[in-house]
Amino acid sequence: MRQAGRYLPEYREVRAKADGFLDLCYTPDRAARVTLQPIERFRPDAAILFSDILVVPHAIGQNVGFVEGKGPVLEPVQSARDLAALDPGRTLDHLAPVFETVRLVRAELPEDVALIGFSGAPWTVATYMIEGGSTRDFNTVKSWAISHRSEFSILLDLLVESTSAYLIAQVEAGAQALQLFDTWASAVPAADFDNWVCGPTARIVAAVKAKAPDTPIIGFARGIGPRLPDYIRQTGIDAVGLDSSISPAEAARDIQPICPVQGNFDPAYLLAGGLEMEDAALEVLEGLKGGPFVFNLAHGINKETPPAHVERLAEIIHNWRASA
Ligand code: 1CP
Repeated sequence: MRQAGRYLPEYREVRAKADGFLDLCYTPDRAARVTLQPIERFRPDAAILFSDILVVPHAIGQNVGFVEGKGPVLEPVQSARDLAALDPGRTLDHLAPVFETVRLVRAELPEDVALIGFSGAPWTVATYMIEGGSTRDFNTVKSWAISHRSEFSILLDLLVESTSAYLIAQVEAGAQALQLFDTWASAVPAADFDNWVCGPTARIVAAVKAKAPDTPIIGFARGIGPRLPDYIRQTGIDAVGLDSSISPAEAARDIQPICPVQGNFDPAYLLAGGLEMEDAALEVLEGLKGGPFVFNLAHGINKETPPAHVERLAEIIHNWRASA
């Protein structure tokens, strides 16, 4: 999940010098610096590359901007003609600065700290491409996908192609694990889940595995609860990211026998801090310790989070591991 970001004063300082958020993503020395900042402060076992899931639509030719106080704004894809203007062949050239960031980060990270690369999964990226930004109800993307089935499947295919190339190039540049974010998977109707979520993700996993068979891939399909075992089996991911709607006991019973889990500490506890945070962190650690797991947040860190809370959480985890 997000490690860098606006909760850190040193991030805000670098961010203020960049000409907007995308410029920060495409400026390797700055992007590398903000990737490394939380590592220096908190000493986690892995770093996540600083970039965004929306660099992929930008790379294939869509207009993408990040507006202060509003979030992402994209010129929405509405027709077959808009689709025809997108070209996954541009991915690697456009995203060359991200690969340079990966090389810079890998060169500076301590050897025992892994670097995780990432991308959005096709469904989640498509929601932004068709809605033109963030949405609460997903009405536009869902009704478009249903009434333009063949166009929507072309869009998913373009994203599979571009995302596969992007992730393989991250591994070639030095990423040691990959995470696919399907943050909005819970908005998909059950009848379309295989076609919009599992299928495209499975094809990306297969393409990456063909080139980089030893690189673990973590799938994060947020909010899909009972569909998780099916998602894991159909996609071929190596580990699964869990949101906080699943209890550690449920994860231990239903998910860890199938694959390693990552999660699932609710960032609201991190924001709140104090003894509530400490107890909840121990509950995750104790609940998942019977099987393979990576302690992580259940989704992105809130920008008001005091860095001292993150420091305390890291200390709790490090102490727990030392005494385990
Ligand atoms: O101005 C800023 O500094 C913007 C805040 C920010 C940051 C720090 C955005 C805008 N993106 C990021 C970086 C980012 N995004 C990372 C890098 C790792 C790190 O920070 O340590 C990662 C992994 C992401 C992934 C991402 N971007 C997701 C999936 C993960 C999740 O949180 O569920 C999504 C949905 C996005 C889209 C996005 N990026 C940014 C915004 C404001 C949004 C829209 C979110 C929404 O629709 O609610």
